[in-house]
This record gives sequence, structure tokens and C-alpha cells, in this order.
Amino acid sequence: MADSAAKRETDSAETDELSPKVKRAKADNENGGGEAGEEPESGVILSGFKTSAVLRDSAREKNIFIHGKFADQDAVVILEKTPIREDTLAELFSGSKLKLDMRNDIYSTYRLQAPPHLNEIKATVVCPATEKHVKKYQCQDSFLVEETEKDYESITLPYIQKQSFSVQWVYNILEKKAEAGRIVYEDPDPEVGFVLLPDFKWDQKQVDDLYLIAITHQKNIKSLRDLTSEHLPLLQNIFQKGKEAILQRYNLPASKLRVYLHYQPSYYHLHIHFNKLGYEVPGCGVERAHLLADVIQNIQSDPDYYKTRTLYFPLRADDGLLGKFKEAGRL
Ligand code: M7G
Repeated sequence: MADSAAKRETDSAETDELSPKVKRAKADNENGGGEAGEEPESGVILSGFKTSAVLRDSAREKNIFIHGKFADQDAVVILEKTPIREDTLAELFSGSKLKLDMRNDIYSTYRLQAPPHLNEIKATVVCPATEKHVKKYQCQDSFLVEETEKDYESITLPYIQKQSFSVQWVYNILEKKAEAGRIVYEDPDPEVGFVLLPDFKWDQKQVDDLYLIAITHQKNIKSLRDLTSEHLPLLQNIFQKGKEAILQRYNLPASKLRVYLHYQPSYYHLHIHFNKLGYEVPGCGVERAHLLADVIQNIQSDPDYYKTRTLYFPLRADDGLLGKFKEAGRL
């Protein structure tokens, strides 16, 4: 995120054009960001949070991941400084106080105290958080795993059937019980349909870090491994309509998008990630991200490509699945 100001500068003409659309997305968010039909939750809930450990923090990314408790419930709180938007600069310059830190020749540094609404921190709360959530956010070494078709059936599949994260949040989205006001596009078809909405990592304030996810209405596709030629119409539909919806809403053409699936994902209900190209988000590296365009072509040339191929992916040191690969002598 540290380089986003530079990115905005390079893309400023485009961003200017996009602003009203992003503002509309933001207004939609504000009007419908909570449970369907309810006001988004607010208030002082964080005052009751008791910190037990910092799981990870980054001065460069300006974020901190904290494990703690609300009363007796485990929770993870993520705090992240948001990018400085070009359209707020005039107000930032006119409405802030400056305190001089040092001056030397032509150089001077200051502490700038911005008006509170221009100095917000994005806060994400996971509560109650499971041990798996805590591990997910902890800074950890990772190891590259080689998973054959047989490994998937004998190690990975039994493990994910028992151990994976709940996908209740996904069903809430599909059934309009949560985030209904944030939906950017929906194709309601039960076979090839999907819901496209902002990923909760994106605050929707600028297009530079655009991040949307498309969630399939079909509930029985766990991941990339399940995809065969029977899913081509679904994948092509998401690819085509997702790109069109993003062009319409954010004025961002397909040539500016990175559209991909994770393997392994954290949540085993098929979903596709849409990022603005150039936004270096964790998980978009070659060891975990599979471009949707490649996935479609691979299945076109071999209907069982993803069922039969050896797939490679990173697992963190304390991931239970890594333990299973070790037990099986596969690492
Ligand atoms: P993934 O590939 O399963 O794993 O992606 P990852 O989380 O390790 O990347 C799931 C995506 O869904 C991620 O990009 C999450 O940020 C996003 N996500 C997770 N939750 C719990 C929510 C949610 O409640 N709402 C929304 N809009 N996005 C979420």
C-alpha cells in the first residue's frame, strides 16, 4: 500500500474519471453495508477489546493484526491505515494542523494532524475467532507442497472435509442475509450464476486497490480441484459478466484486471478474485494464484486437467494440512 500514492499519480487521469463511480459504490456500501435492511454496526465496541498478542504487523503496509478477547470470546482485530486519496488533498491541505519536526536547508518534515474524517483506520473484526483464524493471521514460515491426484484424495480431501473454515458468511451473501447492499452484480441462475461484491479487504474508496470476489450460486464446488469441463459455462459466465460489471461500475477495462482463483483457498466454496492489475495483494503470487483465463484454457484442452494434475501450493508452518503431508511422508 505504501506505493499507492505513486500508482495514483501514474493513473491519475483514469482515477479522476472513475471517482464518481467509486463514490457511488461507497454510498451503496454506507447504505447497505450491514445485514440486509439494517444500519451498519458502529459505536464503541472496540473499547471492550482486550489485547493478548500481536499476531503480525508491518510498518510498510501500515497494518497490525491483533489477537484478543471481547468478554470471554476470542477475537482477531485488524487495523489498517487507508490510502490518501487525491480527491481529498485540497481539504487535507486546508483543514490540517502542521507541527514542525525538523528543518535543514531546503528540507523540512512535519507531523500533519488531519481532520478526523480524513484520517480513518479500516478495522476488521473476526469474533468469535477460531484457533484457525488466529493462525491464518500469524506471521509464519511457509513451505511449498506438491499434491498429486492421489495426495488430494487421501490427504487433502479428508482434511478439508473435517477442518475447513465455515462458509456461513458465503451462504449469508448468497441468501441476502448479509452484505446485500454491497452487491455489484448478480446472475441468479442456479447453474452458471454468481454474486459479485467487494471483498472485505477493500474499503472501496479508491480503484487503485480494487478487490472484488465472485461467489458461485452452486454450492458443491469446493475449489479448483473440482473443476472439469462441465463447469466451463460457469467459469466463462463469471469471467465475461464479472469483467462487464466492473467496466460498467468502476470504468476499469479487462486489461486492468487480475482475475484468479486460489489453490488452496481458505474457504471451500468456489469463488474468483478480481483485483486491479498492479495492486500487489497477498496471495496473488504464482505459488497460489491461478489465472481464470488459464484455468479455462487448461480445462478446454483437458477436461480433467485439475482433477489429475500435480498442483503446488504453499502451506504455513502450523497448518494442520502441512502436518498431514508430513505424516504421509510427502514432505
Ligand atoms: P480465499 O481464496 O478463500 O482465501 O479467499 P484467503 O482469505 O486466504 O485469500 C476468500 C476471500 O474472501 C478473501 O479475499 C477474503 O478477504 C474474502 N472474505 C472473507 N470473508 C470472511 C469475507 C466476508 O465476510 N465478506 C466479504 N465480502 N469478503 C470476505
